[in-house]
Amino acid sequence: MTEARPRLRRTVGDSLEDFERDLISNLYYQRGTTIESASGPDGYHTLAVTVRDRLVDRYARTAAAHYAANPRFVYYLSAEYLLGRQLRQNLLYTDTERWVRPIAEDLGVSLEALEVYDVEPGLGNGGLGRLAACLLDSMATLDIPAVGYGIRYEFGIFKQTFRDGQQVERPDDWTFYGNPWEFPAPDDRQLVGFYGTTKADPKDPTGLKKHWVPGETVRGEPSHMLVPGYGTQTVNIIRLWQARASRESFDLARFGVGQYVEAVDDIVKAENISKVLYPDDSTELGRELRLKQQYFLVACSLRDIIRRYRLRNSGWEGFADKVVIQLNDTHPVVAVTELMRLLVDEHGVGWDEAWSITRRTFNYTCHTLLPEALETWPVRLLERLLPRHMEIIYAINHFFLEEVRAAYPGDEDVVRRMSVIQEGDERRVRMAHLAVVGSTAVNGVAELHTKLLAETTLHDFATLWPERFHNVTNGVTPRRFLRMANPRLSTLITESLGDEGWLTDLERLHGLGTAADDPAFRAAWRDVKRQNKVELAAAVERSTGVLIDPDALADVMIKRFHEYKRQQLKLLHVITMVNRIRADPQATYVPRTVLFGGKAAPGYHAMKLLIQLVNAVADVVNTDPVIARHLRVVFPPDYNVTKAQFVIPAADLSEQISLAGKEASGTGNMKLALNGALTIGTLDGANIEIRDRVGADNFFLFGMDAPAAAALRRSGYSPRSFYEADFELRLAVDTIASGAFAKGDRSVFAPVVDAMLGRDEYMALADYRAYVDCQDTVAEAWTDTERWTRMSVLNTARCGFFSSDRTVREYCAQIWKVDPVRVSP
Ligand code: CR6
Repeated sequence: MTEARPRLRRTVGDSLEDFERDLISNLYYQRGTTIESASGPDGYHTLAVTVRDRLVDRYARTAAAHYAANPRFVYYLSAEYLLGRQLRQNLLYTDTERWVRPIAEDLGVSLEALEVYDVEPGLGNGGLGRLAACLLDSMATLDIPAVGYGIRYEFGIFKQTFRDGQQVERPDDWTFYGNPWEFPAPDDRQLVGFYGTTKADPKDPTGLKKHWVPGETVRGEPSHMLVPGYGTQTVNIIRLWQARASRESFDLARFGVGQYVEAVDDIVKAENISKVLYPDDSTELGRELRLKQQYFLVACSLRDIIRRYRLRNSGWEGFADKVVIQLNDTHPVVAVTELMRLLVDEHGVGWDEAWSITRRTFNYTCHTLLPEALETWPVRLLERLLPRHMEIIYAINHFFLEEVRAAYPGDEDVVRRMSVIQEGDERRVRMAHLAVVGSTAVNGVAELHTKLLAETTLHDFATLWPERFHNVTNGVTPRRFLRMANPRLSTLITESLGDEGWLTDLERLHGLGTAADDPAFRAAWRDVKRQNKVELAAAVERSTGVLIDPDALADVMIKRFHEYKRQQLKLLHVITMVNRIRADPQATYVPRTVLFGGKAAPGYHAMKLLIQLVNAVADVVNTDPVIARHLRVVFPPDYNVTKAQFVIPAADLSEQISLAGKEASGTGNMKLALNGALTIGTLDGANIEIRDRVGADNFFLFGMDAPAAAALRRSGYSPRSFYEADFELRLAVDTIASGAFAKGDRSVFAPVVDAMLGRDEYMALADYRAYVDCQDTVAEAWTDTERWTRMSVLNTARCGFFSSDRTVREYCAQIWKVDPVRVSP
């Protein structure tokens, strides 16, 4: 008998010496270079890999614990993720920053210098993608067995630059220098079909089982990134799929006869599927490639989920007990039909059983109220691209409408409204309807949003199936958006509360409530804010050339450019301030810096013009010596997660001024309030819940609420009447119209004026007076420094509810019904 050899498993040491040894070894053997000749990227990559190794260890143990426990898993399907930079996060989560600092110092480099190579993966547009990243962070932190699935776009969200004040989009080649955080897993690749034909199964009497022969196949190759939990051993993964041509695609015959371009035709076509993120936020986009992306994500992920299920389980009866799939908005909703197809056509499960499994597996989160954001796909496109799925949709709809007819005999109107198929000149598939029909739970992302969904957008469904509807108010991870973004404030909080427990139990911030009354604490709080503003000022000067005063009120509006979010209203306020200063230069004004950040979708011309106007106003303001004494306007380009982490800790005032009833939730509002910014906002989305918690005295409320806005619209809204009735408003609009921001050229911004006076779709003019008056209250409040600081502290103290840990706990309890699995050290 041979003696058992100890199993080889490399474990990383946990001392400074171990870390340093690994670092040097990785530089030498992994990167193939020496300390003497290492470049900046060499240093960054080596550090990243050395930190990553500490997580690999935990990941291996997590996988083993999950295998042993065979738990119910959450699979989060999302077309978008905005993960943010990884280095700082992973230093924090492995507690290795304390070693890296002295080692780096020894070597004569700074962490900050290496961090510039830490490129954030911009695989999302805005709030929805960042929410997905926050939820993954919290799931890992709460030891929830989970996998995130997404697309590894070769080009993420475009880089925004300004030329003559206009937005110019540049490609985001985020993997150019390689991505040290991901692991390719080619063994888990999947084949995905498109187009082709379907054939009946002669042995199937029901006619519901078919055979699909795709006309084109593409390979999906996965890689994964590690998603560590904070203060725990769990490391989950996010698996991202990249499209590759299947092996047969290279046309050797054509290549042989010199048709080089044609020879790679199919390769190009296939690889285009994951080429680029659609840079569109909240609008439906009817493009074949986008639908292909969606199906590609779904087909790869479902097969991977089934592969994982079968590692420990067999049969289908137990599938929904082990698998819960969360659909992040409508983008992955074709999964409902794909799971039906896999079960019925490929695994021979009967239709009814397959439907019961499918419905128990899926849940759907809706993130909008805007009708233009609810995806619909032309039936003809689906018939061509996914012929079998279209048949399955018809069958699902057939059985569903039988149920509707049984519930409402004789009411064909309700049948037409609820049908998954929208009739008309061009018949379309309503993806949100398909999602609700195919799910156990449907949720909105803030209380008002859920209420309005049930009353309007999904009213018929909420009436038929009230038990399916839930609210789960969004949240944000306090690790990234407080601890990492705002280390100074975090230190102060920890000193005040005694320990760092608040990082995983954010309601403990309530303990700061009493400190708000302590003048010494308030002074320390102000000092932190000021230091953050000094740092921001330096960064803003570097990126825009404009000097800002760290003692001025930092008034920030950071979010995607969208009419409903009403950057135009903020601009009217800025112009009003300009006009007041011009009219009375000697008066005293509260000094302000207005900071804008955000991108507009490349095809969204109205918002691109508004960006140009913001930059033009900024130019006029910052170069006029009289105005610039009181006011500065800055717009650092390319707002992203990294920049958010710089701006948020320095903000005094958070602009959340969407037309009530339009912003589903917002999450920037939470991040800003958590960092002690006061909100000026409407009763919209999660603003309402923020105000409820921080207290009406600590929140600047203005404007119409959702019923008032709806009533005004019904009564025939006329922006012109508001324009005519308000002198300052008229002056502000006329200032734009006069060409004052276009060197006298009246035509440049005429469309902005026309939009305001013509339709003013989001009723900015109706809220203008309330908004400007409220801003005067803000300025007044700012002059009482002690009171302002107290309000600021109370905002932080009372925002513990908005931790994404709480959000995930609610998903677990109400929707997912999953239990944590602890991973032992
Ligand atoms: N644009 C909502 O508009 C919400 C996020 C996350 C949005 C926003 O209010 O906070 O989702 N919706 O739930 C969509 O993207 C469809 C967003 O980010």
